[in-house]
Amino acid sequence: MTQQQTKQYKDQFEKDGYIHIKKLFTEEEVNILNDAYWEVWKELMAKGKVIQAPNRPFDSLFPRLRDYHFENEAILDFIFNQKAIDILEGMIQEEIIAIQTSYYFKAPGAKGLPLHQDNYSLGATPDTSYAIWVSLDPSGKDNGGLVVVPGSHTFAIQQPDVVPESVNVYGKQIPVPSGYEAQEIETEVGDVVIFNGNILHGSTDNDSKTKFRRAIVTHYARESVEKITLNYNYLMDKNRQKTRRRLNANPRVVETKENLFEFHEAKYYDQIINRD
Ligand SMILES: O=C(O)CCC(=O)C(=O)O
Repeated sequence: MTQQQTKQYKDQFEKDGYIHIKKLFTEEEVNILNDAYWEVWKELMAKGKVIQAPNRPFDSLFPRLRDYHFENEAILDFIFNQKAIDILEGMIQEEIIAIQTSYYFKAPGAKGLPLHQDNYSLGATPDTSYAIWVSLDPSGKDNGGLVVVPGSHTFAIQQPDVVPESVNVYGKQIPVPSGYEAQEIETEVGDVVIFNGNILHGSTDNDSKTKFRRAIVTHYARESVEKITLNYNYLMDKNRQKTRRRLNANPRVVETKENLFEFHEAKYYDQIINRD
């Protein structure tokens, strides 16, 4: 990557809080990753660990798969692929560590995530977290594409509003701030969206009849991060060594209710899959 390109990315990232890089990963790299997760899913199914929800008989068969990178070389190769990491590190001028991975099948019928800020639950401090989201299927408004609010990364971490479940199945959301606009992002296979942990973002419902919307998102922090709220057991450095940071017991926003984006609580994406 040239210095000029790094500067372009950095300027845009600082202005908007995210950048969209088209076709950074090849179809072959994406296929290898999808095959790896397909094997993980088949094994979970074979062991009876994926539970069908009676009110969501189809999409509940495809829960978000969390933190399978630890056990899988193909996933590790993908999340530490220098093509994407170089861009992130160039923009923040520091090496990163990985906090967590989430693989979404987002089957037809799956609900989107309401606007949220990742560092609300991750609590990476000082500074914030960073996400590298990779499109593993074409995605857009109709099948659960990503939504961002450009410029909202400059806001502090906010407490989401509690809303009736008729408004939003999660019962919580952060409204689009006045003067800002939510923007739907259309992606192709291999596209990458890198975003700041304070930016308001989410995704649309998958209203298509047949289209899955697979994506992998890895959350990272600066190597110099001191504390993290969640999943500190799974932190990993670029040498693929487990690493530790102090537990952030006092994130900026102190939760009074269940945290909707926390692993065991997120009703619509996650199931509690007991690991062997
Ligand atoms: O891919 C999605 O549907 C949303 C991902 C997201 O917002 C997240 O993992 O923080």
